[in-house]
Amino acid sequence: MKNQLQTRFLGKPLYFFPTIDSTNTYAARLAREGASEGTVVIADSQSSGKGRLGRSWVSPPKVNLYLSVILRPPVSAVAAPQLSLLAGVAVADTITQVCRLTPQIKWPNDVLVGGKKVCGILAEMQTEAETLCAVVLGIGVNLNAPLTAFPEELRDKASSLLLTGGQPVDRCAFTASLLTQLEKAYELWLEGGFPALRPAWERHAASLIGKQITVAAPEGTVTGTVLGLDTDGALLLREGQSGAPRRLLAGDVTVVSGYEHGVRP
Ligand code: BT5
Repeated sequence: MKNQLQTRFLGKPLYFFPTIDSTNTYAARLAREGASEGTVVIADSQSSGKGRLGRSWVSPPKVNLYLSVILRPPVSAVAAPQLSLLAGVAVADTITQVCRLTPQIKWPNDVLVGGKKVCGILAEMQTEAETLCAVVLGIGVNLNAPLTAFPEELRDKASSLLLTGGQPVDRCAFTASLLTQLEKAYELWLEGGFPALRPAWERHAASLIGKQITVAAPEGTVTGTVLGLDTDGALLLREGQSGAPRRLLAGDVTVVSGYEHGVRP
């Protein structure tokens, strides 16, 4: 895998574990000990893969990708959640290029193919006296998992690139390509902020724009029509027919009318 890397700094160094509790937990420890920006942790399987808000990430061996990257962007902590949007763009670009499938981004951090979740992203911040020290960006992509790898209750909402595209995915080639896309997106974001990435994000989220959605947000449940993203990555929703758009910074989205199922470009 290391000899396929074409990045300037991402994956240098790269730690690989046959099994680990969580790549994010390990990378967070490395970051606290001073690991440099670009450090990557990859595992073949995770015994306690983490989702957001204490949820778990199903992480069977030999089939998928579980990766965490340490970043140290010189920005304020409020901009850090934009990194999960950035990672979504990088994953969607990689799926498009490597697998020739059409992924859809579901705000803020899911990537779907054929209406099912194939990737989840977990960005965890480390701050000191309100200064952002590091962000651990965790990415899980279901590459070659068979349906039986998912517990019964996930089988109608989770899938893998093998199941949706019908072709096995080369794990090393996918990982190398993802790190290249991630580095590109990160450099673009460092130069131009979220507006530099917004067109790519909106292209991959096209099927969400104009849809009626419900968001379980920290401030309560909000229903409205998706207008797009604000310059800082906040979701813009129109509640009712008119009025100022509502800005949402976090939450879980349910699409009222569901996603389409077309998967090939
Ligand atoms: C996420 O959380 O989607 C973030 C997942 C991040 C996983 C990566 S793997 C590498 C790194 N190390 C870690 O420990 N974590 C990161 P959330 O939006 O909360 O979604 C979690 C929900 O997705 C679960 O409650 C399930 O419903 C569903 N889920 C769990 N495992 C899944 C899987 N493998 N594929 C699709 N959906 C899954």
